[in-house]
Amino acid sequence: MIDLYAWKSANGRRPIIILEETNTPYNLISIDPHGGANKEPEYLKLSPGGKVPCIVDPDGPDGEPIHLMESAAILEYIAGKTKQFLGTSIQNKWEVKQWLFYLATNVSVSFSNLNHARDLEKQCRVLLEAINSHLSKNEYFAGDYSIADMMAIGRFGAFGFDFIDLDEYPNLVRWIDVMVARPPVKKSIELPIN
Ligand SMILES: N[C@@H](CCC(=O)N[C@@H](CS)C(=O)NCC(=O)O)C(=O)O
Repeated sequence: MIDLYAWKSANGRRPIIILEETNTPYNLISIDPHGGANKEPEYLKLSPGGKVPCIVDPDGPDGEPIHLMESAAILEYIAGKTKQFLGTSIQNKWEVKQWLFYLATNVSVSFSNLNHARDLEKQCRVLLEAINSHLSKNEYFAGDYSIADMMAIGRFGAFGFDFIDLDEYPNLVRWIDVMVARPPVKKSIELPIN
C-alpha cells in the first residue's frame, strides 16, 4: 500500500484528492514540517528536498518500490498508474500538463510567497485575473475535470488570504464551489491531520 507523508497544508492535501478519486488505498502519515521532522535523515531518503508531501509506493514501475516528492509529480504519478485524469486526447493531455505546470510553478510559488511578503500581492492578483478569465470560458482548467484542477484546488479550496478577497474573482469562486462539492475534494480539506 502507498504511504503518503503529508501535513495540513495546501501542498499536503493534493495527493489525498487523487488517491481518493482513483480509489487507491493509502496510509496517511502525518509529518509536521514546523517541528523539523522533514529534515530527519530517514525522511530525507524519501524526500531529498526535505519537503512535504511525499509518497512511497512499494509497487512502483516494474514492480520496484518508488518514492516521490513534489505534489504535482505525485498527482501525475498516481494519474499515470491508474490511467485516469491525464486528459482525454493527446492534445488535451498537453493542455492538462500545461496547466499543471503553470499552477505548480507560477501560482503555487507566488501564493506561498504572499504568506511571507506583502509586496507580492500584485503578482498574485495578476495570476488571479488570468485564472478568473480562463475559468470564464472553461468549466475546468483543461477540458474535463483533471489533475490540473486537483493542483489548483489545493491552493484555493480551504485557505483564505489576508490581503485578497476571492469574491472579486467570480469565475474562480464558481469553480471552487463545483470542486468542493466533490466528496474526495471535500475529504481532502476536512480530513484531520495531526
Ligand atoms: N513544490 C512543493 C512544495 C512543498 C512545500 O513547500 N512544502 C512545505 C509544507 S506545505 C514544506 O515542506 N516546508 C518545509 C520546508 O520547506 O522546510 C510541492 O508542491 O510539493
